[in-house]
Order: sequence, then structure tokens, then C-alpha cells
Amino acid sequence: MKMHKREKKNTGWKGMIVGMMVLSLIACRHKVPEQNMAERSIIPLPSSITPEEGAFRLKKRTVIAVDEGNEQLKAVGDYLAGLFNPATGYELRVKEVKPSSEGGDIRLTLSNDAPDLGKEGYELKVSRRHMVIRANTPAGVFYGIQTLRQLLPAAIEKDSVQPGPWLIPAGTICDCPVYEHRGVMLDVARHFFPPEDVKRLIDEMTAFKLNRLHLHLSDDQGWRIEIKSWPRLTEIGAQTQVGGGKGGYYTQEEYKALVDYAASRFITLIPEIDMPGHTNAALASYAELNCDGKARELYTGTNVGFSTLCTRKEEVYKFIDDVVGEISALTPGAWFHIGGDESHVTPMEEYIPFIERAQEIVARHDKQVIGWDEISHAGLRPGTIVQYWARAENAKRAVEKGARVIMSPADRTYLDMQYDSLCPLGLHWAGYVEVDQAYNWDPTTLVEGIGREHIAGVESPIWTETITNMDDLNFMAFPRLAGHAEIGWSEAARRDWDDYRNRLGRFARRFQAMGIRFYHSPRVDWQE
Ligand code: TNX
Repeated sequence: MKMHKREKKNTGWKGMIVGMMVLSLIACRHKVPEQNMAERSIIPLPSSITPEEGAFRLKKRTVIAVDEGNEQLKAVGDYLAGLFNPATGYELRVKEVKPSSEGGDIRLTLSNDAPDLGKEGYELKVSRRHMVIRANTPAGVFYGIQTLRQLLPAAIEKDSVQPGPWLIPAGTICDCPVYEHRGVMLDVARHFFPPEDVKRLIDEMTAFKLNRLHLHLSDDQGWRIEIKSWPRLTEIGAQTQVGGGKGGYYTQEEYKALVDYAASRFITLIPEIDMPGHTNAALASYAELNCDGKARELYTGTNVGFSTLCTRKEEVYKFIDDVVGEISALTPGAWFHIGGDESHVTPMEEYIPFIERAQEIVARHDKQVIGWDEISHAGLRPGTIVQYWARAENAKRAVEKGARVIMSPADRTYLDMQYDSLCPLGLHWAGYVEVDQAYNWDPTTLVEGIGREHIAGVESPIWTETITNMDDLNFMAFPRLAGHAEIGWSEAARRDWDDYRNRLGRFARRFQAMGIRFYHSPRVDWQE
């Protein structure tokens, strides 16, 4: 009897506990806001988003499954786990499965049956229990992961454990980029940025699916890469910077490590050695590069256009051959940038044969030439790419000579241009570049005669006369760089300033979680 009574009582208790659990579960469900894939703020805007009901919940036991036997894809899986582990506090498992199998909760797979996705596109399918990112290449899967990141709450970007829940709204995203070249240029010559800063920038680029980092490695104020056959370039030429600070340079080891770090994020480094102008640091290091045979003084000001290699001296071409050779040996990427801008003290009749010869030297080291738009005055080798920054007529001439163009119009893409007259950093020779001015243009309609087929892509230069550290760099780059990334990735016909402005406003928390100090443009409603 007693037993029976007790059992009865127990059942009552149990019932209550179960009831409370059910109730709290329902309450919990109600606390989670509706999840709608189309309402997430994704930059760059994907080609198509088809939302469905429900959400996938990232849990401690979520397994990432990759096709077996593909090292690069396995690395992408590990990258994904590494991306989500800090904020979730999980240790997500990555396992290899048969390529044809479904296995795992988050499936990363290469499929060969999606020609539309091209080399960098992906398809992301999320349902309640399962998620698949499918692409033709590991790069495509990697870009799918960048989208997945933005489907999660901004707190996923933090580096300490956050409460969650980690819900990813269900649906399908199909996405591929418009342009193959989606770049950033960093001037490490005016102010030196150590390798850890460059890595940081690489990580920031990664989030916006950018794929080329052009490093401006030499200028009047500094030479920033070790050249073993010409050691004084760094012994002397690297020892200062704008304002007279101590400068710095990358050893070849360090440069190689940067190449590898970038490659692990599907970013190609493009080295630039600017010539024949912007060469004072080299001219100070080696007297024989000057026509008068006299070494120049190191320079720490911000003037441009006063220096030139002696284009009539044979040793100058030996110098270029050595420099291009050593740097090319560190460069798995296809390109070598020869600068060629603002050579105001090189007579045109010397500039033209010089640029032609520099192109030959680069070709001999198996690289393709990129140069600033002035190089179109010279003959252009097949495959040479011209980077438009200032003069439309230079870019048009390049296209007439058969070259393709990278679009870096200063009044839209220069991240060192001030946002407005109150901006504490930057220059304004090309005007003020507010966030809408930076976003609201189409590379195919900017210069008459230069259309889609002539354009390799878009690149955003960060000149550093006034920029000395990563916080200031981020402030000038963001949010404008996010807009440039969208111009490079998303169809112009689908882009719209009001829609972008809205997405960008909701991106504020993500910038913060990523530790990016950004400019709070008054033209955007920031949702913080
Ligand atoms: C022009 S863009 C330059 C750079 C300056 C920059 C400052 C280009 C090819 N040359 O040397 O740093 O303006 O905005």
C-alpha cells in the first residue's frame, strides 16, 4: 500500500517535471526569433537566396564531413571548425567520408556536375537536420563557408565563448562571382606593416570573398622586401618611412609565410616593385642606379614624381632582372606588378622602351605583367593587365592595345581618400569618397569603350601616407571595402544602394564582433 502511494506521488512529480520541461521548451522556442534566410545581411549579395521554413542548429556534436582524399578540402573543413570553435566553445569534429555519401551534419563536397558555378561559385543548402556546401573547387566551398558565417548571429565572430543559440535559417543559396579579380592593394612602403598586420588584413578580406592582395613593396620612402643579391636595399632602403619612423621589411622567409597564409584563404599575393619612378629608396641604397652615379638621401616626405632609375644604364636592367627573379621565385601567383605610375622625371622617350623592357624581364620569369594605367603609353605584351586609377584615356588606350583592365578609379576605390572634410585621416586629391560614392557605380559603365569583356575586376588601394596602424587602416577601409567586394562579386543589375545601405546598417554588430573599427557614415542607419 505504502509503496503504491509513494509511486503515485512520484508519478505526480515526474508528470509535473515533464510538463515544466515541455512548457519551457515551448517558451524557449518562442524566445528564438523567426529565422529567415532572406532577412540575413549578406555582403556581397549572393546571386540567389531561396528561404525555407525552419533552421539548422549548430551543436556541440555537429560533424563536418568532407570528401575523403582531398587535402585542400580537408583543410577547408578544419578552417570551418576553427572559425566556429572560439565563439561556440565547441570542438567540432571534421571527418572524411566517401565522396558520394551523405554523411555528417555539415557536408562539404566537390561536385563536377555544376558548370554554372564556375571556379569560385558554390551552392549552400540548409535544412533542419543537414547542410551541404557544394562547389567545383575547394575555393568555392570556402566562399560558401563565408556566406554560412554571415547566416549565423554576429556573435559567431567573437573570440570568446558566447551563449548562442547557433541557428542557421533553412533555404538554398546559389552564388558565383562576376569578376575573377577582387583585390586590395596595401602600400607597405610609405608606412611599413609587419606580417601580423598583413595577416589580419587577409582575414578581413576573406570574410568578403576577396581573392587578390597586391603589396606595394617599394617606393621613395622605403624598400620592403629582402633581395639577397642586392642586400643594401634593405640594409639602407628599408630603414625609414614617411615621417621618419624606423620602417622595416619582410625577409624572404616572412614573405613566403605570407604567401602561404594567403593561399590557405584562397588569396593570391601580387608583389609590386614600382619603376622607373617611385624609386628613391633604391636610389639611396645603390649609387649606380642613378645616372649621375650618386646615391640619393633617404626620403621621409610625401611628394611624388621626383625619382627615376637611370633607364639608360645596363646595370639597371640587371638590377631589375635580379629583383624580379628573386621575388618571382617566392611567388606561386601568376602576376608581377611593375608600377610605372607618376614617372614625371623620366622623359617619355625613355619611359616607353623602359616599360617594354621591364615587361620582357617579367615574362622571362614566367609572370604576367600588371602596371598602373600610364604603362599604356608603351607597347603592351599579350596578357599584360593595366590598372586604371586616374586617366580614362590611359585605360582606353590600354584596351585598344588589347590589354585587360583592373578598375581602381581613385574617386571611388581609393581607401586613403577622406570620407568628408572632417575625416581625421587620408588625402582628398581625388575628392571625398563617402560610402555611397564608393558603392554606387558599375565598372562596365565607368569609362566609355571599356566593357565587361575588358575588365578583370576591381581593386581597392590603401595608400598609407597618413595611415600608420591597423585601427586607422580599418577605419579607412571599412565599410567602403565591403561595398567594393560586392561590386566585384555581385551582378550590377541586382545591386541597389538602398538595399545595400540596409544590409550594411545591420552589419554593424558583425564589424564590431570582428574587432573592426569602422567609419559610422551618417548615410547609413547603423543597428547596434
Ligand atoms: C597616387 S595611385 C599614387 C600614389 C599615392 C596616392 C595617394 C598611384 C598609382 N600613385 O603614389 O600614394 O596617389 O592617394
